[in-house]
Amino acid sequence: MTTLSPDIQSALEGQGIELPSWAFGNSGTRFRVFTTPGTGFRNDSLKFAEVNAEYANEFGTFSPTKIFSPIGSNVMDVQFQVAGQPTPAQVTGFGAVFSDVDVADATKIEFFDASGTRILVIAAPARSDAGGLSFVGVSYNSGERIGSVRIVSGNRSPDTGVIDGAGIDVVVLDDFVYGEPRAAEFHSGDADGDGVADPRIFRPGSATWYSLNSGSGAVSINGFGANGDIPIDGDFDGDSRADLCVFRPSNGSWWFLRSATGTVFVTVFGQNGDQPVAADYDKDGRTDIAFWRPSNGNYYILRSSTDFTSYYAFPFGQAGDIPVK
Ligand SMILES: [Ca+2]
Ligand SMILES: [Ca+2]
Ligand SMILES: [Ca+2]
Ligand SMILES: [Ca+2]
Repeated sequence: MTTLSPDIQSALEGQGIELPSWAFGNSGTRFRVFTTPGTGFRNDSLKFAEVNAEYANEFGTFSPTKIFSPIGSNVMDVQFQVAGQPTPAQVTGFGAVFSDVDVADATKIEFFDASGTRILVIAAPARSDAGGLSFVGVSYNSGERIGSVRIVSGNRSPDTGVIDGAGIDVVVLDDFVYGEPRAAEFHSGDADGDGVADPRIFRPGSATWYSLNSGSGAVSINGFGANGDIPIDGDFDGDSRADLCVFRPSNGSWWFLRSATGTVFVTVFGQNGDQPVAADYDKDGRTDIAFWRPSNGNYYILRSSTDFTSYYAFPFGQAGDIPVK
């Protein structure tokens, strides 16, 4: 996630505005897509004084090179993409720093899920001193994800005839913070959630997984499973990252480590000799537990959409065939 500049951080702290710890994560720059019903955006280095000389006195207490605002509208929408790629993404947290919030409840951030349903609205507190900043942000920690946000800045956008005051509230944005965008959908073999498959190895002798993550280029190493297990690709918990998963032929058990929570799921489904064919057959965005049985040419699918509590089966293929997986 992005990092607030030190001057903004100290300005906020000087006003007693408490910021969440996630607002100061690493400095990885992630690509955002901005849209506005207005005419465009202005990233201003002169405190918007060329738009209206009056503004030079309004937004004067912090790093002026970072001031940002939609023009022709006080509304902007933010959608997320995987860094450097056009892959649609989601985040678990997002926040913004506003400058010169005078009117309570006018400035706000609306949060939407992936389907476009509004899940939360937070209004920015009015500034507490003359050059005050206000911060609004949310960070989810139970798997919820933010598909987009709408930022409403004050009740008027900066313009030549617009004077801040007497109920007219011009507000500009100083900075954003957000969690690392992850692909909105699972892509096969993608362990780090950037939408690109990662080379992965399962070493049976030590039951160790090695993943060469496409996002960072780093290798992650994890122990999961046992010698004799078959490693399985899939996103069983639906967070767009591959989970560590094995099928254990000796007792027909399936084990996966949910990448979202680090908790283990285990169930028995199948028997020795069955061929695992895990994929998303019920199209709920999560991988289903599934196998093909060579002895009778049947597919057996344990639906993720029922939290792996119901299955169906159907014949397809015959003895001697090789299921594609
Ligand atoms: Ca204002
Ligand atoms: Ca990847
Ligand atoms: Ca996952
Ligand atoms: Ca599924």
